[in-house]
This record gives sequence, C-alpha cells and structure tokens, in this order.
Amino acid sequence: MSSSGGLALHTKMLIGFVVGVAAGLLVNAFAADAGWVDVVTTYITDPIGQIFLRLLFMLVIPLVFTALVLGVVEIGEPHSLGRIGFKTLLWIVAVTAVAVTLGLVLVNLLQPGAGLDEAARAALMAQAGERGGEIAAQREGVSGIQVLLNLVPRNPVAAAASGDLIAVMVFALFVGIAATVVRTDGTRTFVGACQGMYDICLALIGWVIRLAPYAVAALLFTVTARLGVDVLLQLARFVGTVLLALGIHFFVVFPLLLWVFGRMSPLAFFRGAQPAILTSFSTSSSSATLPTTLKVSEEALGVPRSVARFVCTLGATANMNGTALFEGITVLFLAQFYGVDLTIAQQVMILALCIFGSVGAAGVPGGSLPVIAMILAMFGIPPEGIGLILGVDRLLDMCRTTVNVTGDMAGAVVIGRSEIAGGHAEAPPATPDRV
Ligand code: DAS
Repeated sequence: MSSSGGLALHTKMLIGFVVGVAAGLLVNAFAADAGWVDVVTTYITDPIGQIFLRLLFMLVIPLVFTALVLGVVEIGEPHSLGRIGFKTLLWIVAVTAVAVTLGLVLVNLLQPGAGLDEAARAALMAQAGERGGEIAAQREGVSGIQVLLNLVPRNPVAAAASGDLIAVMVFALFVGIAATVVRTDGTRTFVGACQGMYDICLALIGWVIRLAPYAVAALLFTVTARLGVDVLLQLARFVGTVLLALGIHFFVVFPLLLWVFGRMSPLAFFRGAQPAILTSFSTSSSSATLPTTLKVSEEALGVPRSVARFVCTLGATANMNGTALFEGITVLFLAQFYGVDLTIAQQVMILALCIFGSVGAAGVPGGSLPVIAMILAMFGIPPEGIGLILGVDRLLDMCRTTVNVTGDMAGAVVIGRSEIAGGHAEAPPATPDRV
C-alpha cells in the first residue's frame, strides 16, 4: 500500500472514529434506553465490527507462520554472513524485549484502562463474552509448568485451529531452522511457497485494512452508545501511555545503546538519521522508508554496506520495537478496560507473544492489528476493543513506525561498529553527509 494510500486510509479511519463517537454520544445522551438502539447494535454495527475482526483473525496464522519461517531462513542463509545474522537476531530479541517490558511496566503503573463503571463493563463483556470467554476458559487454572509444556504443540494443526499463536510460533521457528539446515530442492520450494503465502497475506491485509474506517465507526458507536464520554477519557490515557513509552524508548533507550555499544554520539546519530526518521513518521511504513534507511545508514552513519543491507532489510520486517511496545500496551489496556485480570505468568506470555508477534507484523500501515486481535482472543479479552484503538491509530502508527525504523538504524550502527572493531569489515569512505 502506498504511503499516500496509507495517509488517506488513516484519515478515513479518523473520520470513522469521529462519526462513530458522535453518533454514540448522541444516542447515549438522548436515547440510551431506547429499544431501537439494541436492534441497531445487534443487527448492524456489531456484525460489521465482527466481520472486520474475523477477516483479521483469518490472516494471523498464515502471516505469522510464514513471517517467522522466512525470518529464520534469512538469518541462517550462508550468504547473509552467519556472524552478522546472529548479532542481528540478538539485537532484535534483546531490544524488542526492552521495548515490550517498558510498555508493560508503564501500562501497569499508569492503569489507563481502569476505572470504568462496573455495570457498563459488565454490559460490554456480556455482548462480547461468548467470544472472549471460550478461549479464556481453556486457560483457566493452567499451571506454570503446563504453560511451558503447551509452548510445544503436540499437533501444530490443532494449535493453529484453536488460535494458540505462541505454539504456532514455536513450530514456525523449528520449521525455519530445519529449512535452513536441510538444503534440498524440496526445502527451497517450501521456502518459496512461504514467501508466496507471506506476499498474499500482505496483499489481503491491505484489502482488509481498507474496511477499517467502517469497522471503526461501527465498533466506536457500539461502545460510546453504552459508555458515553468516559470512554474518550480512557482512550486519551491510552494514547498518552503509548506516546510516553515510545518517547522513553526513542530518547533514552536508543541513545544509551548507541553510546554504550555503538560508541557513537546520540546527537550525531539523530542528526544523521533525520531523513529516515522524518520519512518513517510521514509514511507510517517501514517498507516505504527502507530505501532512505539504507542510504542514511551507509552514507551518514558510516555503516559498512554488507551490514546495512542485511540489518536494515531484515529489520524492516522483523525488528519492530515500536510495534511490539504498542502491542503490549494495547493488550493490557484492553484487559483493564474490560476488567480481565491477567496474572504475571500471563503477562510474561504476552511479552513473548509481542516479541515474536512483532516479527509477524507487516511493515505497512496497521500491519500489527491482526496479531493484536489474536493475542486478545487468546487471553479472553474481547477483540472488539480493537475498534477503540483503530480510531486513534493514525498518530500512534506514525510514532511507532518511527521507533521501528530508528531501531533498525541503531542496530546497523552497533553491529557495523562491532564488525569494524573485529576487523571483519572496513569503515566506508567518508561522505559529505557523514556525521
Ligand atoms: N506501520 C508499521 C510499520 O511500517 C508498524 C505497525 O503497524 O505497527 O512499521
């Protein structure tokens, strides 16, 4: 999807948000108990929202499975310099884990979703419960050891059928490793088929996301007709929590990593990275920014070409610190909003899901929404809550994409400096843009 299409889409989502909220507030103020409201929500707005969510659900398993298989194969490819591949994998997992942890700590501290009137919350859950409760029931009373055993699926097809996303992810990692080690015509054909399936999923996400403005209006109407203006206050707190977390990661975590591991002045880095930072903010797409990311990394930040090309290209689809942080905050915010208590063990599971789930997020506007929908359903949190988030997704997607791309460049600098220090690569010749 082109960046202009993304901007037009986000603008339409914003319009859907305003229309849904305005209509919902009017109904809440003047006709909250009218019989026709239940008819409208039951036969019009709720089905529209459900169709959109089901279309997202439909894509999650094939998207995440193929993204993880391809990511592992790419890192393990001999041509991709195994040493750099290992350093890139380490960077992706470690820095994404920091991002998600930061988000989970802040959403637990600030509790942006708490405080809803109990009766209103019960009404929302009653409407969504038959979808959220089933999955949650499967996980009640599961011991910590059993949670670990469940990570390895006895039957990957059954895991996929029951929406057990983390078991599917573990299976995909095993398949990716085997496809890298066993090199036959058959495995190469299989990897090619995975690439084809991944490309099809990206195209389908692009089509499904075009329905988002209508789903936003329908889902927001349903919620605001019941809750009134309170929901907007909670939404404002959600946006503030996400922006605070992204800001800390961008202005504190990245400078620390660059200074300690990249031995590079953070100011020099941000000065050199500015063109890619501004492009990612305006396009909301890591993929659309990739040409600028590569140019800036090699010319302004002095990253050896072999490192820049591998780290930035893989990072554009697999290293999404901002997205992972956003996924974690969104899941916990909606758990608070609907009154679903999550144990520490469940939050650790969500941490892992967000780290690997961000690998499965597509580098296009709204690319993370299918994974979020699946994680919500896994923990008995009504996925309808995505409608709330969609309404404010434009600003948040611009900000999290900026963090994603900046994380790719910071990783390229740290790994590039490590390769140069180890004598494995030459520092590229200085250019006028060099910082
Ligand atoms: N817009 C995605 C990207 O391009 C991020 C996301 O949807 O979370 O990085």
